[in-house]
Amino acid sequence: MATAKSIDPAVNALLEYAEQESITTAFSRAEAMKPCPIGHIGACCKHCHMGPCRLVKPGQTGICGATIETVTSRNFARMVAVGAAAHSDHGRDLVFTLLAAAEGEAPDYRIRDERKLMEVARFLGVATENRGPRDIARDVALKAMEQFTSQRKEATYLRRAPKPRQEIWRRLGIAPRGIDREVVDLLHRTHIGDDQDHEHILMASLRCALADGWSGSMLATDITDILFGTPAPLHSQANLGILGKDTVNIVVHGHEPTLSEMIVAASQDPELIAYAQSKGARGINLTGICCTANEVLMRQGVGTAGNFLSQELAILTGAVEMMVVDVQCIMEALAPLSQRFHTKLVTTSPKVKIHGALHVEMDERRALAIAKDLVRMAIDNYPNRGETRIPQFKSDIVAGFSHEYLNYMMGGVYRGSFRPLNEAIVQGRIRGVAGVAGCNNPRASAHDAAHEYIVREFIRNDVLVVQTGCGAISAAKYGLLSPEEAFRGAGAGLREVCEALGIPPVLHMGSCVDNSRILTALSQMATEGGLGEDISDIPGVGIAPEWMSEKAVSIGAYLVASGVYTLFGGDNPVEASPVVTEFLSQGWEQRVGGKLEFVRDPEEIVARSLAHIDAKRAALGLARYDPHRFGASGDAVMLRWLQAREMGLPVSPYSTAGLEVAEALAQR
Ligand code: MSK
Repeated sequence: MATAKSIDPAVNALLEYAEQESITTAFSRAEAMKPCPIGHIGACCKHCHMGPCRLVKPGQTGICGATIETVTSRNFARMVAVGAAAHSDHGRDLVFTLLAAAEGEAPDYRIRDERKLMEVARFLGVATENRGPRDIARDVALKAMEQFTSQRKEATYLRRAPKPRQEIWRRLGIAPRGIDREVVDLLHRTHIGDDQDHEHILMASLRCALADGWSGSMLATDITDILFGTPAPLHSQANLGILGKDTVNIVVHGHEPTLSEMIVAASQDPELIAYAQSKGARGINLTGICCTANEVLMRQGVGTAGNFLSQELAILTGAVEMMVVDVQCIMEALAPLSQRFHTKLVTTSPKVKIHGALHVEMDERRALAIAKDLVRMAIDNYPNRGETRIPQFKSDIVAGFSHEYLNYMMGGVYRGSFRPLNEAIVQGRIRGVAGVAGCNNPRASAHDAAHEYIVREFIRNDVLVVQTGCGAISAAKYGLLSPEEAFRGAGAGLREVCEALGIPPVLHMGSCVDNSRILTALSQMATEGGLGEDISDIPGVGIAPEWMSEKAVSIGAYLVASGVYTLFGGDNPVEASPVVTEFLSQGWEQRVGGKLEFVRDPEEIVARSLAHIDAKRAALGLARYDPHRFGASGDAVMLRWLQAREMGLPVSPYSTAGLEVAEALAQR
């Protein structure tokens, strides 16, 4: 039954409706079609037309003689290459926008964060003295383009990594050069008759993945911040309940902030709001899905309607006038589905058209005008709305923790650093750190269940969690990005630190490409002192509980290459080869200090993660983690606060850390 398919009641309610109406969704399609058992474990080679060759018997090879090790590692490598290409090409488009803005060809865009522009300019070796921001931005864009095309020169962004890490990459020959070169190189070597040594293929995969994490994604994040602002925490809401029953609802979906930022501006235009009201709506309500949602959430406070598996469900509410999509993670099923309702599905990227959707191509020279046209079109569609079914579930959230903000938060403008965090880990108040990211997968036991369980277990065990992508949206929906709710479940030591710093124990750090922010934060932690010298010394893990995309595989590989123990939930895409499975784990660990494991059971993921964190603590000579050592004073305040809240008193854990609550309780 639909009720078991998700832990999100909003999702379940709409799945029940879909079932009643015989409307298919990714959930029902996944149930109706089991994955190909040969391809699912990496045993199918379709890289030439003698096949596909299915290697299902022990010792069997492809027609060309390719072994199961070669076939599985080639398949894995191709996933990395596509994932790296997708992230990095997103970065390239942002560079084009920055260049167009600098050259006056994109009048609706401007430099919103000059400080970051200066920082990135200095990093890329662009002169800044006596020059205006547009001049500098132009050169920054040109330098950023070189990161794609460089044939021999090492990627500049590698210098953001700790020095010992850079040395490992150079020694192993996996320090990436230009992004385009690494993607092409990896694709080339997976052609029939090329690289036929699984270790060689998999080490090249790490180099390509590094070109993603430490170059393409990193520059995408930097350029986005320059153009649209570096995120700082803000309040918003999450889940399908944010759709308005009497507003024109527009959902932006995909990954790119370029047009969606303009739609934010258009949706706030008084003329368009008046136009919406003239059609009988109360106003215009903009929301997001997937990582476009994350982009506009953390800079503009736009509410997020859901993660990857909620995209069809938003349309099923009957309350979405328009869904505007750009690139990546957009289901083709949206087109026929939108035709059953009144929703207009609009593709906007020159790279993505969907048969059956309206295509309005993004052109940065007239971006705001295009955005206004789209909003007007959505308003015109409002009178066509029929019956609606908006599940009344939503959560308050705090999102937008850039690494710059974390720095600032832990020391102010002049003394910003990661020292307080490092010290909290050294003392054992914080046991370790975990990056929990990645997609949803309808093959998971229940949508969001692994995400939620793992995050709750981490914070209960005093592990500070940072999140991006659909994982962050999952946490948002279950209240984990709200300081109040998360404090209920956090361990005492972690809670004390979060109270002192005024942060939730789960930090929203952005979209998929913003995993680069996690790399930068890890690098700063490693160089701050107290936690070794390299990322691999830090008591930390990376988790993708419900991964499904090729981008997730690239992220996993660059985390490993950066020295992080990385665990993916769900099934192992190279399961057909125990040799390759072992190489991704022990083989990579021996070489780069990080390893990749696929573990189906979320409890096992948590157990392995905590064991790893404790082992890293021991290797650093840190105090053994003791959950009872800290938090007595904080607990007393927190317990009073919880009690007051249950009594219905309007109190916050920050403002009432003592007297107010005690007094209120005494009066009762
Ligand atoms: S959108 S890649 S489903 S995280 Fe970034 Fe979500 Fe995964 Fe797409």
